[in-house]
Amino acid sequence: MIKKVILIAAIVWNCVNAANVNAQQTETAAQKNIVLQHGAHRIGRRTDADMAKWRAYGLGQFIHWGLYSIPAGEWRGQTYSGASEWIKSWKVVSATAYDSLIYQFNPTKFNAGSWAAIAKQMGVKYVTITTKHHDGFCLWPSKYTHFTIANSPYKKDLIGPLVKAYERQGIDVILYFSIMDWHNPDWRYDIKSREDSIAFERFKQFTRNQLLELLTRYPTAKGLWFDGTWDKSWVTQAAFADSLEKEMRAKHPGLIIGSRFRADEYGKRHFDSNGHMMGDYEQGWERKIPENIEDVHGNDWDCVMTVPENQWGYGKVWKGHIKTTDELLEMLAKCVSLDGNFVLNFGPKPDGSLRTEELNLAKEIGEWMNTNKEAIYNGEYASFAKQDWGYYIKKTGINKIYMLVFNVPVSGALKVVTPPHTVISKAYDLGNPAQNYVPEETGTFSCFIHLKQQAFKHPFVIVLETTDSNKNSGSQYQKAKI
Ligand code: JFZ
Repeated sequence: MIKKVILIAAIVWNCVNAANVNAQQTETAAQKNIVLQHGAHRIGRRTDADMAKWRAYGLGQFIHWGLYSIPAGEWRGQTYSGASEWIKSWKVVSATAYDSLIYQFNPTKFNAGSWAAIAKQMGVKYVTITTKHHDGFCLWPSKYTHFTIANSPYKKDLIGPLVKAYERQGIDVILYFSIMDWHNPDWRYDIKSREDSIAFERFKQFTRNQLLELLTRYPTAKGLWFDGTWDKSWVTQAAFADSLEKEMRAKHPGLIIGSRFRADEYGKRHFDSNGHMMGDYEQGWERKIPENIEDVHGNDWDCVMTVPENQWGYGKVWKGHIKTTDELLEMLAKCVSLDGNFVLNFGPKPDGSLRTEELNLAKEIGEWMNTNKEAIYNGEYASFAKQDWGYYIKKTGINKIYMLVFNVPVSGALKVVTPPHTVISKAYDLGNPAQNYVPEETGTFSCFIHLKQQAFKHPFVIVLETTDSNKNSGSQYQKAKI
C-alpha cells in the first residue's frame, strides 16, 4: 500500500515536472532568446521627452529634392513611369550624363522661408529632408566629396537654411540620409573580393564622416531617417553600424533613429533575431498603413506617403491615381488612430518652386487642420471598437475621444460602442462646439449619435468627453444573468 502511494506520488511529481519543463520550453521558443550583441538595445517604447514629442507630431512632411528633379522622370524625350529619383539606375542615362546634372542645379526660386511657411500653414509638426539620396548628391557642402551643392552653380548650402526656416516655424527637422551611394566608387552591393572589402572599408569611413558632419553642422536636427540599407554589403556590417549608431547617439543625446539603419549579426533588419525592433520607431510603413493596432506591436511608427502611386522626387508627369485631400486626410486619421504619424511627400522642382498640385493639397489639408488639429496632435489609439464611419483618436493624457468621420451612413446615425465603464458625458462638433449631441443609448455600452445634417463637404470631427464610472446598474440594457 505504502509502496503504491509512493509510486503514485512519484508519477504525479514527474508529470508536474514534465509539465513545467514543457511550459518553459514553449516560453523559450516563443521568446527566442538568442544572445545578440547587435540586436535591439531596448525593448518597448522610448520614454524620454524627445520621443514623446515625436510621438505627438501626428502630421509630417517629407521632401525629396536633388539632381533627379531636373530630368523629372524624362530622358531624351522619353517618359519613364518609375520613381523619378531612381532614373540613374535605369541605364537610360549614363552615369556621367547623370552626374553632370550638378552643373545645371541652380534653384534660383528657392526660398526656405516660403517652404517652411507653407508647411506651417499645412499643420505639419516635423519635416524629413533628403540631405543625400541614392545618387550621392549632397544638398550640404560636405567636406568628404566634391559631389555637393557647393560645386553646383547655386553653390550655397540648402540644408542649413531649411533647418533654420522650419525651426523658426516651430517645425522639427529630421535628416534623410541614404547609405547606398551610387556616386562613390567605393560603394558595393556585395563584397566578393579583397578589393571590394578594402573599398567598402573606405566607404564605411566616408559614411561615418558624413553622418558625424551632418550632426555637427545641424545639431538641432531631431533625428536621422535612413534609407538604402538593404544591400548585403551593409547588412553584414552589424558591428560597425551598431557602434556608429552608439557614437551618433552619444554625440547627439535624444537623437531619433528609425528601424531601417542597421541589421543584427544574423542579417535581420528592422526586427532582430529575437523579434525586437531595432531603433526608435518602425520605419517599414512605406506607402502602406497598418489595419489594426496589433500590427504595430506597441511600437512607435510613421507612414511615409506619396501623392501619386510611387513618385518621391519631382516628376513632370504624374501618372495613375492622384490622391485627393480627403483621401490623404483619411490616411492621416487612420495613422494617428493606430499610434503612428503620417508624413506626406513633396518633390520640389529643380528651380526650388513647388508644383501647383502640392501647393493646393498643402492649402486644403491646412484648412482642415485649422479646424480639426486638436484631434490630430497628441493623439493616440482610443481602445474603442472601430466603426465604418471612420476613426477614433484619443487625446493623450485626458478623457477626450475624437470621432473622425469620413463615411456618413444614410441613416445619419453614428454607432458608438464604448469600452466597459466609459460613459459619454458630452458630445459636440469640434468645429462648432455649440452643436451638441445627446447620444441615444442602444445597449449597455453602445449608442447612436444622430447627426443633425445630411450633407457634408469634408470629413469632420465630433468630440466625446468621457468619464470613467460603473453606471449602468439601472440600465434597461443590462445583460441578462445566465
Ligand atoms: C526608398 C527609396 O528608394 C525611395 O526613392 C524613397 O526615398 C523612399 C522614401 O524610400 O524606397 C523604399 C524603401 C523601403 C521600402 C520601399 C521603398 N520598403 O521597406 O518597402
